[in-house]
Amino acid sequence: MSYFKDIPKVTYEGRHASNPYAFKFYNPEEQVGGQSMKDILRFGIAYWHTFTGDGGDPFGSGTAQRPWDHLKGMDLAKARVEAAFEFFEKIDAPFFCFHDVDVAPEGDTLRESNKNLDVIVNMIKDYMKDSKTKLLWNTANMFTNPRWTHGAGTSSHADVYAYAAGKIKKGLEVGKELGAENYVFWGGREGYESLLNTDMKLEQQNLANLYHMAIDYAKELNFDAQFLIEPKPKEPTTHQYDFDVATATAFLHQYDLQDHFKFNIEANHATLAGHTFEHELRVARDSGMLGSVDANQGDLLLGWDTDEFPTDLYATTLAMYEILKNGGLGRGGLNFDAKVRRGSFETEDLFHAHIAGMDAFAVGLKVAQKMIDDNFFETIVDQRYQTYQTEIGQKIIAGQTDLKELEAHAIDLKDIDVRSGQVEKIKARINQYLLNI
Ligand code: XLS
Ligand code: CA
Ligand code: CA
Repeated sequence: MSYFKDIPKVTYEGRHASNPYAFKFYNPEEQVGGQSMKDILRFGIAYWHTFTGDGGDPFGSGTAQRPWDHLKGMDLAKARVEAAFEFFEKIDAPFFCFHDVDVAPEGDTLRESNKNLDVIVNMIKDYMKDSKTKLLWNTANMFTNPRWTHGAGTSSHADVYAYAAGKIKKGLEVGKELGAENYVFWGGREGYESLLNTDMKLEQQNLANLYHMAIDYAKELNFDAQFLIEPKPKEPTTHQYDFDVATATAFLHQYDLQDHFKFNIEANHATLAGHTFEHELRVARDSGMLGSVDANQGDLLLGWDTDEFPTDLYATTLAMYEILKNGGLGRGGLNFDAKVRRGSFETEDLFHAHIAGMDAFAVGLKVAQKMIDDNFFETIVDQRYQTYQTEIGQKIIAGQTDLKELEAHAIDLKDIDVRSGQVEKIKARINQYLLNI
């Protein structure tokens, strides 16, 4: 049975191709900076948006028309696996990602849910034997079911906490079974609505304890996946504990978790936090904790997490600059945590959306590599900070001076030669790079 029978395998046809089912810029084997595009970009398909999501929103039910719509329960779950592996093959995806409930329906108890999950995981494992597509990461959904109303690892109820621990335990076992490269902890409902009924300190301590238990159990399993925290400032709770990379870094250090985690950075979460995507990538990179990326984009005219496919070349370029300067993403990748718009309800839209996203990151990669080859940003920054090469500047950088010495240096200074930051000139040059690719 084919779910996408009218859609051909997508290949690279070049920038002027008119075939909508062709990559215009993503050329998997093309070498950029000494590595193939496919090895740098490590694209992942988000199971939940592409195979489980139905286009529903808070104002209306789903609009998506999918070839598996007539099925229910485990039959539906199995059909989605078949469709997923056909999709991976046609779009040439090296990786995929999922939450437990994306792939298998929940039962009335954790025992029943695990049983369903085992059936589907076995099926996925079989498919993976004949497929090039690997598991970038899996995770446990601890936000959809009503039991998570007050959080999971930060729940006010100890039984819910135990349930969450059980889900993570199973998630790690599944990750091990399928050879996942990473395991993601997105805070879901780990935060709070109102301080009036919340013991914030207890909740965060409990969450940290849960993470320590996960580290211990992964060791016991001999599961060496990279653990990733995915920050998000709000939605669903008003105050998410993993607000942004800086906040989550402080949390990890406070509870002695910093050596066990890196970050999975989502573009739309960055903008919700009032940051740019590249800001969050930079903060993580600067502390050696840039692990993986949820590649999407938000709508800056709306205030919520719209999870759009990334098409903004400026953003993908600056993101790829951070990733290349990081020396790549290691075991991480670029997971399209993105959904087709509610109005894009036909099955073929799934292909158009991924092609658009993959091409946008391929352009970003090529432009960023060119800028790095030219030392573009490095030259700008070196010049801007050149006074730190002077004797006093070097002392400041090395932390080898004091207020008295600095006062003596400054006390008779008159016309300090502060220069323009020239940000408009820089942007005009970036536009030239983009148009010359
Ligand atoms: C939701 C998050 C979620 C994580 C995985 O906003 O992006 O999908 O990536 O739980
Ligand atoms: Ca995400
Ligand atoms: Ca999101």
